Amino acid sequence: MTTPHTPRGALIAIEGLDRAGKSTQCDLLLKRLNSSGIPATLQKFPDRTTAIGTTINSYLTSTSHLDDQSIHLLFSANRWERRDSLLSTLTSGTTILLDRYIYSGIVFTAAKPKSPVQPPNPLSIQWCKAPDIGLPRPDIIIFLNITQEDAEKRAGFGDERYEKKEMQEKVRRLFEELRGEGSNDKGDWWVIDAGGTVEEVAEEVWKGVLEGLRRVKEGNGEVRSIE
Ligand code: FDM
Ligand code: MG
Repeated sequence: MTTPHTPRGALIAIEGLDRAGKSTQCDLLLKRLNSSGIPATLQKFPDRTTAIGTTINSYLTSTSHLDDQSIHLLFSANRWERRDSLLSTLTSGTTILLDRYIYSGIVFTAAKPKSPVQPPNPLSIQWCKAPDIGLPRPDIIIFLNITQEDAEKRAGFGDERYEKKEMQEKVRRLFEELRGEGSNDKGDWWVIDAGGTVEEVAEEVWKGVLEGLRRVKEGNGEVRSIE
């Protein structure tokens, strides 16, 4: 007789530019999943609650300086320190919503101005992705797409380090590049128009979630790795 086993949870990443509504949508989604009887939890990155997260927080709020490579590796380490708990949560049957993940990690570093003292193009997409290889790979990446105009209509930026217009424009282009032709995870992306009302966007997000859950059901039960 075979022992019945709990099907694993889905790993669902929510990505997008600042002000696309990621955190609002994650909160709504968490409630909707739980009230639909689907156990789910939220993991935000950067996770500012850990020792590494505290260092990241002081960097983002500009109370400390770090070179671009070091802070990049700390963002990645902040995901690695959560790896075991992500995997055990999934195995226990709980779905995880990631509010940002490696994709923000790649594009925000790659969007930085190149330093004249560094070797040529050290912060390419390839360089930026390397430390995240081997982390759990999302079953679906829901990308909240918002136009520059819509982004500008929403409430103003805060004063954290990356909340600048030029940076956001580069981030937008790099996200496009990341999900574009030739990427090895093209099929993982689920792009939605995040320019509508909170309720309209939530409906589109929900469709992406159902697709993510479907992929898990049809898969072999294993969590894939970033490659
Ligand atoms: N960010 C986020 C990075 O630069 N690298 C990363 O790996 C991650 C996860 O941190 F500007 C950037 C993106 C954003 C900043 O994010 C803080 P929140 O979502 O505002 O906390
Ligand atoms: Mg922010």
